[in-house]
Amino acid sequence: MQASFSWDWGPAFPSVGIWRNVELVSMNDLLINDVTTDIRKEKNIWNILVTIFLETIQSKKENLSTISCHVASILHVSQNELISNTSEITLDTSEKYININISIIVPADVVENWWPNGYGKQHLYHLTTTVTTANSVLHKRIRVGFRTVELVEEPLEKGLSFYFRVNGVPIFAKGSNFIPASVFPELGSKEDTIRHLLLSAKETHMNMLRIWGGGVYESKLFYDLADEYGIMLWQDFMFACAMYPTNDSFLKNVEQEILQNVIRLKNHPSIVLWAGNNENEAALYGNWYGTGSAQIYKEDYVKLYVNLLKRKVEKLDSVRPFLVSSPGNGAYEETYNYTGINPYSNLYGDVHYYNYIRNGWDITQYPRTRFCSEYGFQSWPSIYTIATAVESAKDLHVNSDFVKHRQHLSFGNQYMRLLISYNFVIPQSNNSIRDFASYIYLSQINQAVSMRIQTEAYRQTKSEVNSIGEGMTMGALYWQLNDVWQAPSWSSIDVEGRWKMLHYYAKDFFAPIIVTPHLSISNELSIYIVSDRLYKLTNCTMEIHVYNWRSITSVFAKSFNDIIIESNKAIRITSFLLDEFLVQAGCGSLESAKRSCIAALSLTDKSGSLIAPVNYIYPDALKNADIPIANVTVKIEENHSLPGKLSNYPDFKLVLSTDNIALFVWLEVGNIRGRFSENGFHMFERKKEIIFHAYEGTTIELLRSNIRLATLSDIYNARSNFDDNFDILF
Ligand code: BMA
Repeated sequence: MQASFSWDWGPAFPSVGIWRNVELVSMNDLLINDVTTDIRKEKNIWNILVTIFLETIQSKKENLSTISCHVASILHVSQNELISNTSEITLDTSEKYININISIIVPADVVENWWPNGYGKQHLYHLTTTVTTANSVLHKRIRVGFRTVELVEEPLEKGLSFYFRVNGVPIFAKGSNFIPASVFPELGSKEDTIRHLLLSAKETHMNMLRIWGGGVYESKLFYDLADEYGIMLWQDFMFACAMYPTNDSFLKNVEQEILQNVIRLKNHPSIVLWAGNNENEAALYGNWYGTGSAQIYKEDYVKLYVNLLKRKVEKLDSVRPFLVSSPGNGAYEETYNYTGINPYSNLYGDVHYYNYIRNGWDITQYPRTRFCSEYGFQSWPSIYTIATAVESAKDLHVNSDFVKHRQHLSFGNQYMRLLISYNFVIPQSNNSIRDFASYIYLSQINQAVSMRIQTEAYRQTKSEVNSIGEGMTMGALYWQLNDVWQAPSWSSIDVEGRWKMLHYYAKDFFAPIIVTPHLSISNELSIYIVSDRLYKLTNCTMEIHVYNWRSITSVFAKSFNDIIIESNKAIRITSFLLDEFLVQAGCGSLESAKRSCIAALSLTDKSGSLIAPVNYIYPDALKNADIPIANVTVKIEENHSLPGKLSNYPDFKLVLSTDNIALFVWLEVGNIRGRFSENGFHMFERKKEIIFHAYEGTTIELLRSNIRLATLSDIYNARSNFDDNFDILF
C-alpha cells in the first residue's frame, strides 16, 4: 500500500508477499466465484438484480461445449418467509468466465430498511444462490441490506449542495477517516482491533467513515461490521497524494483492481460512495510535486480517474454515486473536465481543511463548506502506549530523540507546541516522565477542544448560508480515527486502542442534538441548537450558567424558554455581546470579565431532562485565567451490575469528589484495557460518578493500584492526592 512507504502518521515498513488467505478449490464442471446484487427501489418494490460470476472447466470434447443448469436465488425474509426466482440456463463453456443474471422482486413492505447509525436499525438479509448441473450443486450465500443512497448535488443560491440522502432522509455525515488497520497488511483483519475501532465509532454517534486512499481495501470483517453497526463508508480507491503512471500495463492492473474490489464489496449496504483518489487533483492544481502546468499530468489524470476508474466503476455498480477526487468540486467538475480549478471551493463538493498556525479554539477560521471530509490536529498518545515502544525511561521526555523521530510531520512538534501555547502555559520541563505526561495531557486537551469547536462549526452551518452562499454543511469527517504506531498523530484512538481525550469529546460533539456556541471576532456570541433528529421538540429550555474561578456554584444563570427544535436542522437561538453579558453576570469589569469565568450551556426538554451534552464557552484563553487548585479524589466502588453494560467484562463505579472547579479531569488505569463513560470533563459539582467499562477481566484492587488522575490545576501545582503511577511502565 502507498502508506507502506511512510506517511506523516506512520513508519516506512514496506511489506511483501501474499497477505490474504489462499484456498485450494476443487470443481467438477462449474464454480461460483462471486454473487453480486444491484438493489433498486422502484415505487413499492425492491428490484434485486443478482449477478452470478461463474467459472467453467473448458471441455476438450467438442460435443460438451454446453452445460444446462438450474439457477435459484432465494431471499430469506424471515424464518418462514422466502422470496425466490429460478431460471433454466444453458451455458456455453467455450467461455471460461460467464456471468448470468436473475432478478428478485421484493415488495417494499416485506423487508425493513437498513439505516445508518442513529437513524434506525441495520436490518440485513441472507440471499442464497444455488446453481445445479448434472454434476454439481453449488451454493453461495451473501448478505444484503435494503436502502437507497443518493449524493444530492442540487443548485443552491450559489453552487451546488453536497449531501447524502439515505432512504429519502438527508443525513449529516458524522465521523472520521480510517487509515489502514495495521501497517502490516496481513495483521489488518484482527477481529479485536476492527471490532473495537468500529464499535468505538458507533458509540460516539459516528455514521460515516472514509476509507482513505493511501491504504488498503479493508477486510471482509471490516465491511461486515460496518454493515452491522450502521457505519456508512466512503470508499476511496487506493490512489493518494501522488501522480500515477498511465501506461497500458499499469492501466490493465488498475482495471483488475477495480473489478475485484467492486465485485467483492458491492453487496455491503454500508458503502455509500466510491471515490477515485485522495488529494491527487488538489496536488495537481496546487503543484505539490513540481508538475507545474505540464499538460501530460492533466491528461494522465483524466485518463486514469475519469476515463478508466469512473467509467468502469459506474458500469460495475450503477446504484452508488462516484466521486473523482477528495477534496473536489463534485458534479461541478464535469464542466471543466476535472482539473484546472481550485478543488477547495466552499460552494461545491468537499473540502479538506488544516491550519496549524492559527489557534484551533478560534471558531472564526473554519470554512463554511458543503462537506468537510478531512480536518484535524495532532496530539500524543497516552504515556502507557508510548512506553510499549521505548527501551527505557530515558526516552520519555519532551526533548528526547524518540520524540523527534516519531514525529513524521515536518515541523509537527513545533506546530503542536505553538497550538498548545495559544491556550496553555506549557510548564518548563525538567525532562522527567511526569513532565512528559503533562505535555501529552495538554496536547490531548488542545486537540480535543479544537476538534470540538471545529466540528461544531460545521454542524452549526447545516441549515444556513452566508452572504456569499457558503454553508449548508452536511458532513464532518475528521482526520483520523486510528493509528498504526506509537507516535504523535491526528488520531482519536491510539494504536493500543486507548481512546484519546478527543474520542471522548466526539461522543458529545457528534451527539444527535447539541447546543453550541459561536464567538465571532467582534465578540458576538451566537448560540445554536443543532438537531439530527427526525422529529420536532417543543417547549425546550436552554440555560447559560456562568461560573467564576472562585466558586464551584454558578454565579449567574440565564434561561431561554419555549424553544422549538426543528427536525433535522440547525437554528440560531440567540446572539449577544459576550463581554457585556459577563459584566452583567457579575464577572468583573469589561477588561477582566473574560479571564475570570467560564460558561456552561445546557439544554432540557419539557420534562426537564438534558437532551444534549453540556457544552462550554471559554471566554478567554485559559492561560490567562487564574485556574483554581482543585483537589479531586476518586473512590472505586465494588463491581456493580450496572445498566447499559457494554460487554461481559466487569463495569466499575468511580465516585469523584472535588473541593473546587476542576477542569479537564482525566483518568487513566495503566495497562488495564477498557474505557470510561466520560473523560476529560469539567467538574462543577462536588461529586460525580463515572463508570469504567473493562474490556478484559480485572479486579477492583488492580484498578485501585493503577488509577491515575490529572486535572488542569495539577500540572501547575504540586499534587497531593495521587501518585503518578509511572513505576508500572517498565
Ligand atoms: C491529509 C491526508 C493524509 C495526511 C493528513 C494529515 O491530507 O489525506 O495524507 O495524513 O492530511 O497531514
